[in-house]
Amino acid sequence: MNAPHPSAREREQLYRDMDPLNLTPLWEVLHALVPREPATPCVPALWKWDTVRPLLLRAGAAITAEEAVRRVLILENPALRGQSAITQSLYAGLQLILPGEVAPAHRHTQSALRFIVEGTGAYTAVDGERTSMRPGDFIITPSWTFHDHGSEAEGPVVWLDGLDIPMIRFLDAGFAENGAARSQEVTRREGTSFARYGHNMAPVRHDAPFGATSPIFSYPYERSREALERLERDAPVDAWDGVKLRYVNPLTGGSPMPTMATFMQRLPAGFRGRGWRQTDGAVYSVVEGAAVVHLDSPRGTQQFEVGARDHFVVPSWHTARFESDAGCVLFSYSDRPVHQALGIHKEERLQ
Ligand code: GTQ
Repeated sequence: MNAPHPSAREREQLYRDMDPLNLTPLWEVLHALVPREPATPCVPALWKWDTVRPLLLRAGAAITAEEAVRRVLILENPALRGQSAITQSLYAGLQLILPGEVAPAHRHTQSALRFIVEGTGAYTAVDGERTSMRPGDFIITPSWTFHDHGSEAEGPVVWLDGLDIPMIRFLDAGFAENGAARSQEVTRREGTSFARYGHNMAPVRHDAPFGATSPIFSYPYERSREALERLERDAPVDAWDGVKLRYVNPLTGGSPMPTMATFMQRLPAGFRGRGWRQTDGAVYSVVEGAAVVHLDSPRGTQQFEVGARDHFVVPSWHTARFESDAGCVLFSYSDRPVHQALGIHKEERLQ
């Protein structure tokens, strides 16, 4: 064996001497710090509804919503266990509320979205207005608004919570506060915000009530679904996405929340999509139908067979491709608005 190069020994000694001073040589880590292309530690993952639902119901027996504050099973990326993160920047969880329960009022700087997965008759209250939940509805909790959840339903109600928790943690910008009352006082009739902002119109004199966040609390599924069905029938279907629309803040045309973009898409029956990849990792909730998701990355190839109420994550810069025999509707969210604000969003569509 060759003796170590003299400079190697000198380097080792140099590293040992600088270490106590909290100094470290860039040249040992530069390639990883400035990668040729995104090399996320996140891995693709799938949560099948059939396996998650019984555990959620057991959580319902094990703890009340009141005691838990939020009774949620967090969807943790298998490569980020312990970090409460589904991607480096995003959080996902499935929240259960049972008839008569209340998840008490609080507020925080983290923005939240709710995507209703099962059950009808629960509500979320924001800024004095309650919004009822139905499967497929996309509901918003703007940053720093008091919100409580409750249920007057007959059975369990489950929704997907999407929050920017890891992003806010990374920025060390999180604040939170409990509300004075368990449930906030209702000061406006349900549907008032939607009447004001949800019809391609807006009050003549308005200030955006929630800053950069949409003034619409709920984007009902029946509307999104109808739009997608019409477009599938009447307009060209995209070879990569099928029919895909993004939800908008009607006051800006931008994303409903400053940190998260949300999408609904329909894969027509018989769809054989082409592959794409983008820098924003995305979380998916299957609304209806079934699909096969093909995923490629330098680590290998995977296939997920997904059906209604399954959840999965497509990490940054993984190539994905959708196929569906029966047709499929998918809701998804990602941190794309942040990429776009920074001018670093990148997408590739394979021919
Ligand atoms: O409903 O306010 O899944 O604060 C995680 C943190 C839900 C909520 C979560 C939260 C909430």
